[in-house]
Amino acid sequence: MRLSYALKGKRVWVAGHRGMVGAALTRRLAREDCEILGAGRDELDLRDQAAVKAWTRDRKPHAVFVAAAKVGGILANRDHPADFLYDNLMIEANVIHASHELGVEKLLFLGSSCIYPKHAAQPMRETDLLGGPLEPTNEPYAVAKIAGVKLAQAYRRQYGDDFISAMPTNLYGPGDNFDLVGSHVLPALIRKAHDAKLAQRDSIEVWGTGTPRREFLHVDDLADACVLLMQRLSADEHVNVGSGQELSIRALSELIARVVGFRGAIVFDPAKPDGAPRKRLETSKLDALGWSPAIGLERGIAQTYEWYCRNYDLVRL
Ligand code: GFB
Repeated sequence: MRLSYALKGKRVWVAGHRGMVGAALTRRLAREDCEILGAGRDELDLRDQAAVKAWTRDRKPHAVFVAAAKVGGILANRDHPADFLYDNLMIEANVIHASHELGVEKLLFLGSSCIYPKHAAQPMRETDLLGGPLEPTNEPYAVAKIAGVKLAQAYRRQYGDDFISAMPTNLYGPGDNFDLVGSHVLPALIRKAHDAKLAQRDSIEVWGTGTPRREFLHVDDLADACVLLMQRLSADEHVNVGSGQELSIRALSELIARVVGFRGAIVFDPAKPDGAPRKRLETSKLDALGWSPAIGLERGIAQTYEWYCRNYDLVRL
């Protein structure tokens, strides 16, 4: 395999290393013979420009993964638009700018598939960015992520920095947020089905109509793709990271119920928002690098459910 950037022997900063994505990157990078740097929220507030500058100058990373972000599901996004916009703008601006000032050799910024227009043709290509209005429930988050992509691109164009971006589809896996209000659909449904099974309830409630479709990628597959992009991609345009594993929310609910062993009814609440009708990613750019995901959805859900059961006390806080 031809590497354009070798991680061996490098100091690699995973910004957001305690989050679901950052932790997966840390696990994956452990195989790369590099030194992994991370700072917890208590040590470094990434929204603080001076603190980020000082920390980067002190630690001198050669490479940076920008995996830190304020994230959440459809209701968290709808109800906290200021936090999703401000926190994400500050985090990405501070980390990208400090990396530029320090002369970081390579940086990968992580976005999200919600950057694409609500009614983009499916599957969505990288060139669909800014082709139409965004999905209103996550517009502030999407605007911040679009700014991050453009910021990485601008430093590349103006200064020649080797900064690239990856756009993952909906993610799940160990370390996810299982909060019933703030989380994404997959962990929320694992928890709802598990709790209902234990309490012998006869139904669970699923938000919306069940008709929206979502594509899901296991976070360990994302981490693997990100390391490959870091090593092999040097390009102006961002790259989609999808799985091709797309299903309706109704089908997802049924699959989760089966994996968890919940046999009651699935009841939809159409008063809750559906969000984007579909957001499947077109991945020919990534396919051309010879990458494909290794973890099928059913196996990934079973593994995440196992993780949830093992960490039950921790995730139910
Ligand atoms: O995962 P989710 O919150 O995010 O919701 P989005 C996906 C779909 O699942 C929506 C439905 O149609 C929800 O209405 N759903 C059903 C549920 N039951 C539940 C539940 O109990 N909890 C949740 N959360 N959803 C987010 C964006 O959009 O996707 C973020 O808001 C980010 O900004 C993320 O981009 C990847 O896929 O709709």
